[in-house]
Amino acid sequence: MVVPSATTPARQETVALLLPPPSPAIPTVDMSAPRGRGALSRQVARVCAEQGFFRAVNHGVPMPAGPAARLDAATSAFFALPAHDKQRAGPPSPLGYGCRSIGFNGDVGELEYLLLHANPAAVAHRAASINTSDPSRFSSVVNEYVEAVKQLACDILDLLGEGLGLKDPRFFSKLITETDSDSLLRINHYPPSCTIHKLDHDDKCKLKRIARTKAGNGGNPTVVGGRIGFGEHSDPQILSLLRANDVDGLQVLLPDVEGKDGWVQVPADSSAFFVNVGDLLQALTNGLLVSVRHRVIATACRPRLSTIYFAAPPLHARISALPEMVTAGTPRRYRSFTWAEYKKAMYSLRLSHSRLELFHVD
Ligand code: GA4
Repeated sequence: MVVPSATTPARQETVALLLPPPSPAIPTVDMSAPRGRGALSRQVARVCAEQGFFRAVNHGVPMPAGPAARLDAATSAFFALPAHDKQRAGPPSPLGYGCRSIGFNGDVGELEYLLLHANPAAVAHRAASINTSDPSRFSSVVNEYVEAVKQLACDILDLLGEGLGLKDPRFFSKLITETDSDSLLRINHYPPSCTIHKLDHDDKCKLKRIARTKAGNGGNPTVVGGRIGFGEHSDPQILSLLRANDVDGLQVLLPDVEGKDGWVQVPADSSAFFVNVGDLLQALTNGLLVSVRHRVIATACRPRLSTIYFAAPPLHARISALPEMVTAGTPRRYRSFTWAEYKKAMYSLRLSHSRLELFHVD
């Protein structure tokens, strides 16, 4: 087998076969509300019910300058440190620096990451082991970013509350702004993946079959050559806001035009936020909004850097479907639980587990 250079036609062909086609199906929401707030809130509610995922543009978080750029500079500097320096911030138990291993049950991915609590006191505590040269600067860069992204998460949740016609439209955003909210910040660094071999005829046929196959069976491209950066899962929290550099990798499982689910490649857009509904929002809306399954497949020859804010309620928050979401035709789907109970379940399971099913009313 010959290892082709990054730009040879053989490699480009390989990558094209590994990836599902980019799709116009990724909904885009212009947060500047060009058609007014009412139309925007209805659009946000509709995409969260139909896809559970959208690209937010004109979102008001300044880029390329501002908190996002400062955080990217600080985290890139951290990931450039020698391994033993980074390991001082680990192991992730569950927070801290991690490399390849995800969670406690044997999941692995081609990445390294920092997982931080989003609350300022916890950031300051962790920063002491993250960046010895200037921990207080590191904390203030993280806190400033969290404040900006939390504001955006609240705006989106308020739009959702309005679009769904909730009695208290601010119900969702209040959960994540409580002082003891359990929100997290994750920074993922995926190394370049340039070791894909030149394919022989049999490999090509195999890859074509895999690319045609839908999720749930042979849709996992690691079978031949591709690498799982972060395996298939849904996010457990309320809402996640992801921002990444211009390197592709994210894929989401969306219903296609025929109503079947299929993996869709999300084209990178470093100026946007990618927003996804988490399990708790699905439970609070009695299944009206859908917690989207997603994954990262590493195929690029440049490192991918992504930052995800997971907006969560306090540990003691009780999660049960809002009364206006339960009707005669739509009975209660999930039993009531606290976020602490849900977290306990999630840490006992593998990444790909559909953990909300455990709380399903039979
Ligand atoms: C998936 C979403 C977030 O990245 C995360 C992950 C968490 C972890 O890395 O510790 C989990 C995973 C995530 C769900 C199942 C458990 C817990 C790894 C894992 C196998 C930080 C989160 O909140 O849940």
